[in-house]
Amino acid sequence: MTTRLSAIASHLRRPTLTNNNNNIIKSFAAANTRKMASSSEPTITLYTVGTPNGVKASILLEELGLPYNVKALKFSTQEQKEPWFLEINPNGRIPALTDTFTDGKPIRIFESGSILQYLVERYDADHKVSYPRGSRDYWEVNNWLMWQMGGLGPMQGQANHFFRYAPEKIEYGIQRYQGETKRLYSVMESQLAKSTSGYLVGDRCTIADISCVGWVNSHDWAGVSIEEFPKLKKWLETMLARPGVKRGFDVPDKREPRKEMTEEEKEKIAAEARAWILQTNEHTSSK
Ligand SMILES: N[C@@H](CCC(=O)N[C@@H](CS)C(=O)NCC(=O)O)C(=O)O
Repeated sequence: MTTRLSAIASHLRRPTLTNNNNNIIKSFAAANTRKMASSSEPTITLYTVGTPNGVKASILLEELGLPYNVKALKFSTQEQKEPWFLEINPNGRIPALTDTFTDGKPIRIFESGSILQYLVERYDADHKVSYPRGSRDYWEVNNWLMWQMGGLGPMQGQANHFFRYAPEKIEYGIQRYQGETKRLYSVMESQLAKSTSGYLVGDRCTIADISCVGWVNSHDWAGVSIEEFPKLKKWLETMLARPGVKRGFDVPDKREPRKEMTEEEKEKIAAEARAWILQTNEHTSSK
């Protein structure tokens, strides 16, 4: 681990950390919280792409108003599988984060759920988007976070895969994962029906909500409608209206305003992703 950490440290010192344009970019939070950013340089670097898992981390960083650097990775060139990045996330996926730990040495955090837990434990002392450790609400947030990490994310991810990216249309796979996604939305709907705040747990937006918003927001990419879930629709509107959520969705690149796309336009986007996804499959099966 020492070797790994020193590799991360030397990577962090490299002057040419890059985004799509081969530059590290300062976050929106850093730009917007000039006082924080000017009083201390960010110690956090987020390695990301604007996907439902990637935006979990940027949304939380924005909600907490933390300064951070952003390194945008390029899936098209498999940058997420390069040795330097595998030192930060051995799983070769985004998001990942590095920080200076309390002992003054670099720390790496990978898996979006782990990133959310790390950031609130270290930086949310006021419990803006969390609850005190060990309280009932803390454990309820943990339940929903694990539910998202083990259920909603993987199931909707597979729905995307079979519905959009698979080189052949396999009806069973499409039905199975779209059905699971819908079932999971109905679980969220029931929970939200019991909520008086409109959020999943207690009286505030927490990392449980933050972990789900990118996924629910891209329901139509998975071919699943949320029309039959009124509470979920309202929750999504509430989440998308939060300034921190809006800014988080614009990392690493500002998003185009949503417009209706034709099936041809959707297929063009899917085809670009299909190319690198199939490359990833080949890379994995050749190991
Ligand atoms: N369980 C992981 C999943 C991460 C994940 O699948 N990330 C996708 C983007 S949403 C990725 O990096 N894909 C690139 C690849 O598969 O090589 C997490 O929550 O962090």
